[in-house]
Amino acid sequence: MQNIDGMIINNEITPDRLKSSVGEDAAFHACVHKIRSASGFSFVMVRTGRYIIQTVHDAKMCGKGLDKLKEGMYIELCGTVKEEPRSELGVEIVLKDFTLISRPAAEMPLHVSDNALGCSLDTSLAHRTAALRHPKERAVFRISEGVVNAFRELMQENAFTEIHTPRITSYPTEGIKGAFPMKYFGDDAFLSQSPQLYKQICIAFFDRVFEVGHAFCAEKHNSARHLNEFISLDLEMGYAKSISDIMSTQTAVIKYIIAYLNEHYSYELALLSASLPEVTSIPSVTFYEALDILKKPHEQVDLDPTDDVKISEYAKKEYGSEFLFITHFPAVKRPFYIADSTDDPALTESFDLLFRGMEIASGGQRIHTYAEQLAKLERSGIDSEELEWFLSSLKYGMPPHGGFGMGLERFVMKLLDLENIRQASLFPRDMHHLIP
Ligand code: AMO
Repeated sequence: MQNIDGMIINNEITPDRLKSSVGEDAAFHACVHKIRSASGFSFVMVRTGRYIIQTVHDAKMCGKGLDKLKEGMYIELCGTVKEEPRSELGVEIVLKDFTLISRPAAEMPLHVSDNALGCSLDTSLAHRTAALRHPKERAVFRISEGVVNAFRELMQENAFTEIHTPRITSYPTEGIKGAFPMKYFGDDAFLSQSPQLYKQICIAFFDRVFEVGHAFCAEKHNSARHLNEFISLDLEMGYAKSISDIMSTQTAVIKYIIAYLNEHYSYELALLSASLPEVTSIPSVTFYEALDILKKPHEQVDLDPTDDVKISEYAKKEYGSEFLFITHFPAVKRPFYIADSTDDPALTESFDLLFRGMEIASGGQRIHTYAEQLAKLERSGIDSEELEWFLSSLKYGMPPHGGFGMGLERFVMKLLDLENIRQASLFPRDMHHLIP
């Protein structure tokens, strides 16, 4: 019999921890990232879960010869921490000993220890298990982690309840065209395109909810900004009086995330030479104002990706902002759950948020009364029987509410000025990638 005591071993080596241990010995696990020989000694750069740490191997100080160390080996090392202003972290470790834990069985297919990976995106995706070892490649996903941490922290501080809604659903909420069909014990089902109707239902009993979850899109886009599986940061808030309340929350989310990344992820931001935008407020124009700025006819019912780029350039020049809200899109292009505008029922209480030329979020005020939703479904030619489970929530009563969904990969892609959304997806799913 054995009792398991529930202790987590955490020997994470951080720059602060090393700096406060100058003159002392440190022992930890790491991967040999790069070996560079100098005269009479060698630099052995080792990779921990987050950092690259400079160690120095000198035959006079270390019990084992350098010939026992190879790039890609996982080791346990021990050495004395020394101040070294020329190293990236301001400290280095003078190796005393190391023990081999695991050795690679094959040559690395990519140059993961070079300053940049230096291969095409296709090659990097084909060798994903190697590519992600590159410090800059993996740093992107630390930033994604930071975005999610910040979003979650802000939500929890503001009385939003975290929910987890089904990925297997009976209804293609955002339209049949973009839904992955599947069989569920003989019934027709779809992979969730968004938690939309579920997050709305939850407003009746939680007031405010948020979710960080996977969303699926079956459209055969094959573009630099679409994935077939992405992460959606969603929120829904009860008692929202208008889209201004929701856009204000969206602005607060953006500001909080940027401040959070600057505070907690400076190591990755520096590694990626990322310059985060400064945001105090976000300007907003209506859809028709946007068309006027773009000199496009009012018959147009949506903005295309080129319009998004041009109107973003305008916002940068005229308002000094890298973000721009576009509001009041025509009803023909917006989903059935979005409220029509009272001034002009051909328009909706909806918005998109553009960042550096791309839509990164979309949201709006919802229809919250049963009668109004039934009428809109009928106008849209949608069979209300299939949505009875959602409509029942409106029937039993709901406060006014609204919310938005923001694509994690698109936001990170733009934050870091990446060229392709796949660079911001750990294991991207697109028309050509189902593995790894
Ligand atoms: P929408 O469909 O506009 O809205 O999606 C919201 C945000 O999700 C991201 N996104 C994508 N990212 C990568 N690849 C895709 N194929 C993809 N599709 C969407 C984008 C987009 O702005 N239910 C509403 C949201 C709401 O009103 O709350 C919805 O799903 O960043």
